[in-house]
Amino acid sequence: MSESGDPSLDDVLSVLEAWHLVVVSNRQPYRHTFDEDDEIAVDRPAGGLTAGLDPVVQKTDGTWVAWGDGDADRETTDDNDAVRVPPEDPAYTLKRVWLSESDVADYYYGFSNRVLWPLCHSLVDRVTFEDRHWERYREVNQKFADSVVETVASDTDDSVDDTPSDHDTPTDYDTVVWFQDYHFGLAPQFVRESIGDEALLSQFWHIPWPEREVFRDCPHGAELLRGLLANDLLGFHVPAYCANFLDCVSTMLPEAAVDWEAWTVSLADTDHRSRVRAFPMGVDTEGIAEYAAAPDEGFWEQFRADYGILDDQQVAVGIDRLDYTKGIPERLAAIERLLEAHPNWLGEFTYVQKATPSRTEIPEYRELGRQVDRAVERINDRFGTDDWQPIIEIDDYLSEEALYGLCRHSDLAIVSSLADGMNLVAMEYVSAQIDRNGVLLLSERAGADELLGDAAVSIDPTDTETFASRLDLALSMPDAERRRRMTALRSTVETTNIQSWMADVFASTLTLDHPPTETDVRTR
Ligand code: GDG
Repeated sequence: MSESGDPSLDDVLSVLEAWHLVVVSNRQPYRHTFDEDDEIAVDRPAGGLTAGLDPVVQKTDGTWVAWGDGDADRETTDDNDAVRVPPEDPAYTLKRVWLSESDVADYYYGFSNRVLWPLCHSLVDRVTFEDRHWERYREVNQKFADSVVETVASDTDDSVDDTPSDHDTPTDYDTVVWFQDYHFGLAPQFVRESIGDEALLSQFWHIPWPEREVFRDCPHGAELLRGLLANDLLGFHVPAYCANFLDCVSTMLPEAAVDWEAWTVSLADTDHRSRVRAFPMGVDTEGIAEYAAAPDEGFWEQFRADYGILDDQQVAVGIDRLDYTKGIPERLAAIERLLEAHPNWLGEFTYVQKATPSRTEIPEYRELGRQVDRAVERINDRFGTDDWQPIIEIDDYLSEEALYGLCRHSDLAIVSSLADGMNLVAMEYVSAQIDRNGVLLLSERAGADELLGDAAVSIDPTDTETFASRLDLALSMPDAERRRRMTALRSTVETTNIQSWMADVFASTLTLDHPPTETDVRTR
């Protein structure tokens, strides 16, 4: 048990070892590619959920089902599309699902990222629906479901031939399937239709669930709700998303009965019951602190010199995938307003925007990149001098050491999402702040606000005037106040980290009648 009395990841792993864990995600943990010499190379998980889950699947000798998107992936898999990983010390099976270019265009860039992504972030003007995208989303969900079913079937055969499972659980299940995210709105139902109660199904939805006034416009929304309700457990980051989901179910599915006390849904004519729960995700706080401490003494001086950041200037940082939900133009507008309204900051402050290009196949994302470039250029032209540029844009992918070194040394971090399931960057910044002298400006619209909002400086990303004055407040904040707030933030991220998050999800998945927590009920 952990100090709080909640099960630790080790406690949960010792129970999970008796199960066959099947993780399903769009992105794979190991990707094989051909390098320049035509030799096969392997990309490994770097940070986030994949890196956090990899040791768990290794420990349980589980199976990970994912899209095989590497050009050498087929070379390395067997007749069952499987390869044992990690390559140097195989501990689990990676089972690859093959997608054609048009599968990816329609299921991934189409329905997932042009309908579900904007809709769940309540940015309805950005939704672009096409029938063929939906059809392909169904087909690809069926492909993933087939792959899971094959895995469960082979597992059942194995457990008949080998040792029967002897775990002490309230069910007869042997397999637990954990689906990740909005790419799999239908797969749980397809799996359930094939294997009935042979496996426990669980899913984590990493993005927000919108209010019913937004979701009711979702094409095929009722089918998605039914697809997700095939899970025994459906997890979201914060209670508000759970409540929105239950509200959609109760108003859009006549056959569903929502129990608002227990946060469960029962469907007429079945004895299946789904639980809906909030599990705020965290990051690998310890690992990030180690990366932040790793660079040599001269790292920060070198970084400043490389980007022309003057000595004694305060540095603010923003780290985002280049995505319209992250509020980057709104942030730049607030910085412009700051420099206009508080000219004392001219030459005294530099903003570093680390923007990683993302989903560039989608026109809106390319347009966002151009819009950000234009705004940076305009602001630099307007306020920059011969030896100072107010904004520096970095679009290269940074190593963990460089990224968390940057977080450690930056005086503030700005997270200004218009909507965000959680936002891990906010937690990563806090984890890297080992000297505890930075300030976090955090959008009140990010899920992370629920955990970090009290000790961060809160902002509404669309209220440019107040956003600019909060920037001024943060830059002027006395050291003692910075330290007090950062100490409180660090205590939160240390308690709610990636390991405790996985422990909570697995403990809840395996304990069928786990009630909603007091926090869940209070926040409703
Ligand atoms: C979705 C939800 C939810 C970025 N540039 C570099 C780099 N990154 C890493 C960050 C961070 C990750 O990318 C971005 O994570 P976020 O949580 O901010 O956002 P999404 O990608 O939109 O994630 C979100 C999350 O799922 C988990 O549930 O929190 O709300 O939208 O980890 O550090 N990492 C490195 N170099 C870079 O240049 N190494």
